[in-house]
Amino acid sequence: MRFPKCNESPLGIYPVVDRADKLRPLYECGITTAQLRVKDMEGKALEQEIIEAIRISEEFKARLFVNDYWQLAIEHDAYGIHLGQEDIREADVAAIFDAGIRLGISTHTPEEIDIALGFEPSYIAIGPVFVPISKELKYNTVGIGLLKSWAESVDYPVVAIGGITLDNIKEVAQTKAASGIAMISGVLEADKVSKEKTKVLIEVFETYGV
Ligand code: TZP
Ligand code: MG
Repeated sequence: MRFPKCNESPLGIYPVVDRADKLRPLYECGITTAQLRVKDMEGKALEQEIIEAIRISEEFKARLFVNDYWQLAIEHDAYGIHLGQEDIREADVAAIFDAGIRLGISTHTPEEIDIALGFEPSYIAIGPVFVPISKELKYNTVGIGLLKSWAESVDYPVVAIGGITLDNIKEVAQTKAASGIAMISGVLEADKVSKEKTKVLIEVFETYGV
């Protein structure tokens, strides 16, 4: 299996959102890649959220990765699926491949990077670069130095994630190590998308990133 690599164009600022309705304002700012990461829904409501996110993303021709729910992502023909290390062990990776859907995998250590590369994915996410704002810290922070050296050691697009905001994005972009810079809190203000922040983040990426 060799999933199509996400290197037709840089993934860029890559917001990770918990609801489909956060996507429209992001896409209106020029975001081209996003992830729907729902942790508090199930059943029909969850499926509707995924359908809606895919619909809005198609409207803007954006690349939407669905986190966790790979069966629903296949069923509704998402652009991509994003899985963690535990998910990937349980998922039917061959079915994702056969559906022609891209695959991104989370990694936090060199060992996890090796495991992820075994799937020949579309990209690997490396983090947490800094202390995550939205999530309790389960892993050591990677930092800028290791992000750069790990990214340079793989021939795959890398997405940097964890604690990245307007305050430190320039540092991450300047490494030229990341095709994408993912963030949950960085694009938000009181749980709403901040178009002001998003536009500046895109500008910084375009000025200093890959
Ligand atoms: N994986 C590593 S850090 C993280 C995930 C999902 C959370 C990132 O959240 P924030 O708010 O961008 O720090
Ligand atoms: Mg997961």
